[in-house]
Amino acid sequence: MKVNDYTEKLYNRPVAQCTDREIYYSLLTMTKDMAGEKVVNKGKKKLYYISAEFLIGKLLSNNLINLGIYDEVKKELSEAGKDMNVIEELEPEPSLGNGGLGRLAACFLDSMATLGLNADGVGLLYHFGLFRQVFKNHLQNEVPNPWMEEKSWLTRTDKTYTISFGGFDVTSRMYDVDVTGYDNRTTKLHLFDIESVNESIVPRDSIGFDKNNIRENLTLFLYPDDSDDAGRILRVYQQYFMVSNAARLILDEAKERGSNLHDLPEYVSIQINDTHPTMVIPELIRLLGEEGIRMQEAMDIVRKTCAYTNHTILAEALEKWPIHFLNRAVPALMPIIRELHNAVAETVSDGSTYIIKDGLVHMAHIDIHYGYSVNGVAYLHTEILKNTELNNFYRLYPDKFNNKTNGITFRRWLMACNPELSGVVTDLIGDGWKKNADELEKLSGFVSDENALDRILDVKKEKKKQLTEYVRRTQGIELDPESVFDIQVKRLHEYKRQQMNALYVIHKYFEIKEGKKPAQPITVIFGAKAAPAYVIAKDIIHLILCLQEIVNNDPEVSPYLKVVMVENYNVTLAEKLIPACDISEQISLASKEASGTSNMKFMLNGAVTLGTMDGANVEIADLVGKENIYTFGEDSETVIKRYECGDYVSRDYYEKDESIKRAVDFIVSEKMMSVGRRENLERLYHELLNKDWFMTFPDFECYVKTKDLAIEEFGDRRTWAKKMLINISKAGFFSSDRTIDQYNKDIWHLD
Ligand code: 26V
Repeated sequence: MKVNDYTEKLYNRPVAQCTDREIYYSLLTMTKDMAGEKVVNKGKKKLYYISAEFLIGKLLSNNLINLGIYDEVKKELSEAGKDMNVIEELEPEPSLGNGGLGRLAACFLDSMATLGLNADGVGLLYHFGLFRQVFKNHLQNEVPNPWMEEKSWLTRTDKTYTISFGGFDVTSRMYDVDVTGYDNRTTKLHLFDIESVNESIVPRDSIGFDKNNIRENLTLFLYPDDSDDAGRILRVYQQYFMVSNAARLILDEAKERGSNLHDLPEYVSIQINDTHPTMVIPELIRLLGEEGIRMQEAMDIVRKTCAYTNHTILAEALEKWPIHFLNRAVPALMPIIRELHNAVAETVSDGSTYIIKDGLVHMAHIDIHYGYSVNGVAYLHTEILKNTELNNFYRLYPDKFNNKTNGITFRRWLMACNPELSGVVTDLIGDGWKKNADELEKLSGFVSDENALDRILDVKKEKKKQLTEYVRRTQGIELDPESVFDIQVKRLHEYKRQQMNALYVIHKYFEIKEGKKPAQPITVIFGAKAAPAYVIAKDIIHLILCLQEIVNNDPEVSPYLKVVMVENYNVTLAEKLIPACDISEQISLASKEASGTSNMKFMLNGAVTLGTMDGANVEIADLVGKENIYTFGEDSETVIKRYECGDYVSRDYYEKDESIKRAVDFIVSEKMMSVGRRENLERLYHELLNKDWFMTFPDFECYVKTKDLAIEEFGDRRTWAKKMLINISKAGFFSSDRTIDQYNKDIWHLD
């Protein structure tokens, strides 16, 4: 297949005479055609992965790689004087996710297609998606992110349903995105929209809109601001809309494959991605009822069909909806939810596991009682669920609980974003690793090979130069590619402790001022969006942006320390940042990060982890050994005990430890006030001093020491290169192909 055939067909011109945009559209059409021709698995049983988020990233280069024509296309374009990189820039990034959970769903789709499973994703088509982050006066502003274009990866289908809410109906339509697998089949991502959506109810420069106008706003935003009831109930409408469409599609397709619905579990598995799709359980029961299946049998059917993945230990993220929300939005479901509750109450004596308590419906409880599998997303996370957070459920259903350590697709997170390293790896060990990630282990044979180590260092330098150039162009900040690139990119949350990293920056700033230079110049890079209503998270962003200004403009300090906070962190930026990283910051409070997946991406790209023993860091540490990771901080057991005792007093640490005091006081210093806003800085200062709920102070000293050690050891280039190599060689376990294979063998059992 030639790009030229498509430009001729679409624009009557050869590639050389087309604009970059015309070439982009030609590639889009060509790739869609090729994906459409792939064989689709038509097995009896099918898996539906329902998720509120699919953070799929740009698709062009990924699809070209998976279809096996990337190099060919690049060559053809370059012979016609066109630059593939420039064309890739034209594609907007779909804004259909928020963080790890959404990106995981996207990696899973890639692996399902690659493994040739009969499995589709189901979600919503958010027109503005998650907000776009804009920095103004060192503060985060949120503006709509209209990412959809006339010509795109979306294919409008004929599938429409009427979805009934309390008092009104909407008409839905299904849009499909082809998901290409590497050198194999394709699957589909089904995204539902409402026909009556109205983008014009949103002003251009703000995410404010009439939250009560469900008929027009339902699919405008992912996670609309939930600081008021109207925003929260809108989420209920969205969730029901998603699962009602999913359930209808699932039943339609099961019937087409020959199911009589009584035998649904032989035809279908449904993976419920966190609690957002939980209402699929009562909705399926309701729809089966309409098909003449009685309540008791319908309950048994869903219990053999639905499986639940938990992605968080934070109690506040386990959704509980007030009964009156559900009564208003989805009155048809409430009687079913009551029946589900009653059936539990009749057989289970432990009231803490009940579905309805104090006027609230506990969504995770529905999933656990009425699903056949409950999984956590890393070894430690699953253990904590079993032994602590969900212990009451574990005692009821020990056999339902299982672990599926997360993974990432190596096609996007190495082949696409780091072709240079991908090339070196292939030169050294062949390209079997692309389909069988465990083959990366073969790299360990090169730990003493000077030439191999040099090549890996050279690639890192090249990726750091590329990032330096990008940051100069987009943010006007000059970086030193010889400095240590220390990167923390993830949603802004107190438990992830970006504030601890910021305190380190202040600590270094003082040391440099005193004449104590770091072992190597350091560049600390952040990328993070904060939820619009999460006040302290936004204050932390403010702190970092103020530090960026103060540190970078101080001629005494900036030769040794730079701070960069990239604007609007997303998949596209991650693809530029991760390959350029030396030190991967994974510093959550132990027990709080379910898994983390950027830790895996960084490792695969030859960064060394600086982390707590939390989430999948524990498994990384196990695999690479303590020589090749920098761990620090209290362990999860200590932290859990501390919470149980409730005896942590942050002020004690502040008063005891001079360097903590000095760093924290700086937040409200004259210098900071001259750059930042008093209200935000004082609020953050008081939060740390009087609460520090995620215990940054107890870990601070140890964090500083360990990070300093890592920065010092970076200077021994040979030894550092070995650490890089070992990290890459042990990353195979974190391929999402392995994860999906385990889901299939243990939970879905697809043919
Ligand atoms: C919860 C909520 C609660 C209401 C406000 C909006 C909102 C948005 C998302 C969520 C779910 C958060 C769960 C999540 O993203 N968990 C992350 O999942 C990753 C994939 O398993 C895992 O690597 C991360 O550790 C975990 O934080």
